[in-house]
Amino acid sequence: MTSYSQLDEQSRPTFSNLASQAKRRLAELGRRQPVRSGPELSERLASQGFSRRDFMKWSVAMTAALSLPAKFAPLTARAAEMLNRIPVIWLHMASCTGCSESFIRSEAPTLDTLLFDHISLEFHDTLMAASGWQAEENLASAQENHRGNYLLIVEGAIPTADNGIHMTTGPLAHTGMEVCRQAAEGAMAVFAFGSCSSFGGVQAAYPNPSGAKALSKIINKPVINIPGCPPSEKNMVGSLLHFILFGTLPALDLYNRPRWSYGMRVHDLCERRGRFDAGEFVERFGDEGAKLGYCLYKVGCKGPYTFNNCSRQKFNQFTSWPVQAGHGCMGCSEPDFWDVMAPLVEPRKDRLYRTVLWGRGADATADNIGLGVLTAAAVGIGAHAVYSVIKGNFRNPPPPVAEPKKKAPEKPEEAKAKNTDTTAKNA
Ligand code: FSX
Ligand code: SF4
Ligand code: F3S
Repeated sequence: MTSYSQLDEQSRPTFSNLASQAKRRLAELGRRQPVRSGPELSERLASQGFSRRDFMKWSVAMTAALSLPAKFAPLTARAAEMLNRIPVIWLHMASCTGCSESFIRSEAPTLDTLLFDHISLEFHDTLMAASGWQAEENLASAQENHRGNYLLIVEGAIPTADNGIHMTTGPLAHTGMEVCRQAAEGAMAVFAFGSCSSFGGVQAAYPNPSGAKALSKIINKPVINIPGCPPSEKNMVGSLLHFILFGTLPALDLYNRPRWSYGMRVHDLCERRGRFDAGEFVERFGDEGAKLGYCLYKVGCKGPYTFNNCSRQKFNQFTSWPVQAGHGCMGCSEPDFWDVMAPLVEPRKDRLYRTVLWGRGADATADNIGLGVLTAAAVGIGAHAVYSVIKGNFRNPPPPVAEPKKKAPEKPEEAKAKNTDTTAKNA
């Protein structure tokens, strides 16, 4: 198995190196036996009425979502077939189960649903038939049998107050903290699915009586965060496929979110963005602007502060997403969104929020446009700020935004001296 290391910007391989790397990994995985006996993916697809062509179309879309060139589509398809070669342990901490629900979406079988069936899911508290002692044994033997080779997925936040007793599980009443730490120890890679395990979520909202924390705060391994409340199934499936393909951490942002899915703001690709730029806003839910599909910024949309691909990938087989349905984005993939994005139906106006842009760009741009005073030049500056940070140097963040200081008017003598200096330098 390729070592589990992060690709850094300097040593980023070319696409053709990446393709060779992926081919080698897939060939190696192909030589392994499936973790459990069961139909191969092609048989599952056929039994549900999906053709090979449907599968390839899905692979092309997923490859594009992963920001890979189209020539990777056959490799993405092969990676999906290999999902039954790597065991997965999925733990459930304090949450509403929306993350699992988003993944399985029981209404109609889709390709993503079938992939979920195809994964070698060795343990999943909510979905498995076993309970009590049997479940406890299943978890212990999965960890033992696949030590160092399994993927750990955790959904839900982890209560830590009073030694974690606010969440216990199984007949021996292990705390969530204990279960997560033990499972993380033998894991090949660790994923936090959902905003609760990524950042604490609703459990960690003020006053957070159970001391709920993100997974990354209680274990000592890198965690790939896939936030969203719930996260989209494409971001979850895509993250697993990325790992199958390359065996490395993907390029991550400041909050350990994969940049292929969380690299742009909801606002950047929103279908109502033209309305925003034109200053056409819904003033109240149900007004004429709402009927005309105007921008939802003034009724609380937090799309300008939120990094996620909802406006591009949508939910439920590309059917819809919050803004399309007429409600603003609530910022559900940002840290502490229950506290910092509230009230959810009011604009943030001049309350700066430290986004991944350290309060620059997103805040300044959106709120000024919301107040109708931004010029086209400032839009350019905001966009530049977004892209330079996305491309940019997370290790040297710019300092926090400070209130602009009023400059004392220059005395006539000082101004004169300065002009003289400049002239001397230019001479
Ligand atoms: Fe949290 Fe997931 Fe929100 Fe719910 O399990 S991210 S409360 S959708 O379901 O953890
Ligand atoms: Fe879309 Fe919200 Fe941005 Fe308006 S503020 S363009 S509704 S993301
Ligand atoms: Fe969440 Fe906003 Fe997407 S509320 S689902 S990040 S549109």
